[in-house]
Amino acid sequence: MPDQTFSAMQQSIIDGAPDTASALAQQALAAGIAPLDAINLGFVPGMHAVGEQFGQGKMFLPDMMASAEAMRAAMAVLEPELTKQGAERPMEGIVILGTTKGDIHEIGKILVGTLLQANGFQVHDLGVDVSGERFAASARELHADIVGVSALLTTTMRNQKTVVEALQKAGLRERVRVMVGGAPVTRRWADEIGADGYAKDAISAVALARELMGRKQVPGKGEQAADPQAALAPVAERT
Ligand code: HCB
Repeated sequence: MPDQTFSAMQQSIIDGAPDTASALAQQALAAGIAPLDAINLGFVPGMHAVGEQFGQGKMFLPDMMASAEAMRAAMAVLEPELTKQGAERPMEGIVILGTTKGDIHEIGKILVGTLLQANGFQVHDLGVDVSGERFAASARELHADIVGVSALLTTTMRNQKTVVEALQKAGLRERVRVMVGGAPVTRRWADEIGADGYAKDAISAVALARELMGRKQVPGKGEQAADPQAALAPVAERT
């Protein structure tokens, strides 16, 4: 039965049907499906299918916008459930998130923020089209431990480097860790621009954020690979 539910969720995103997506998200919660499973196994594969079809010229910009709207409708139902879990945990660290200058893709970033919050991080989302200077000013003002920079376009990826440079210029690079992500981003790119880490999805972003906090507090400790499973374990199991 969950398989059919997940396929229906995927289809609601492909169809760009916010009402259906929202109803399916509500049904999933009522049926005891974990919100994270609904997101990762149901709705996100729908976004990936949309991206593929757009790439092949089978879908167009208005279709993608409708799909994004459906994704937002599903997240509006599921996000509060995930956030509730975060409120019950000790604060893990302060994270600033944003999508780079020139880029308006936000769904992946929102997902990263939701999972970080659900895992005890205090998250400040600066939104989309964020300049390096704004990342740096907010990092100073909000005493950020980590800055998470998203980019979905090959043309805006390079602005992740601008964020690293702006933090350096502001004299914050020593105390603020930078993690990057987004569909075209790779670990190699993260190394190349001097970021502290790369996460391929929201679950890995939580693991990476924990690892980066560890590196901040105990220099040298955080060199081991991030463990996505450990990232979602309750606090008591992690210590
Ligand atoms: Co957009 N778009 N788009 N788009 N879009 C992509 C990204 C293409 C790959 C589609 C394609 O060609 N196949 C393509 C980019 C090609 C390229 O540069 N290589 C593309 C294009 C070309 C464009 C426009 C230029 C189209 C046009 O106008 N001709 C335009 C650009 C506008 C701009 O930004 N200036 C555009 C516009 C749009 C919208 C507005 C219609 C819509 C965005 C709506 C919104 O976000 N509110 C949109 C969408 C939805 C997509 C696709 C279909 C889905 C993106 C998405 O939400 N994925 C995407 C195709 C694709 O990526 N498969 C397509 C789902 C999320 C969950 O994945 O990778 O974003 P994610 O995030 C993951 C992961 O990367 C990681 O965790 C997340 C959660 O698991 N992560 C981080 C992300 N950020 C992180 C930060 C961290 O610190 C750590 C981890």
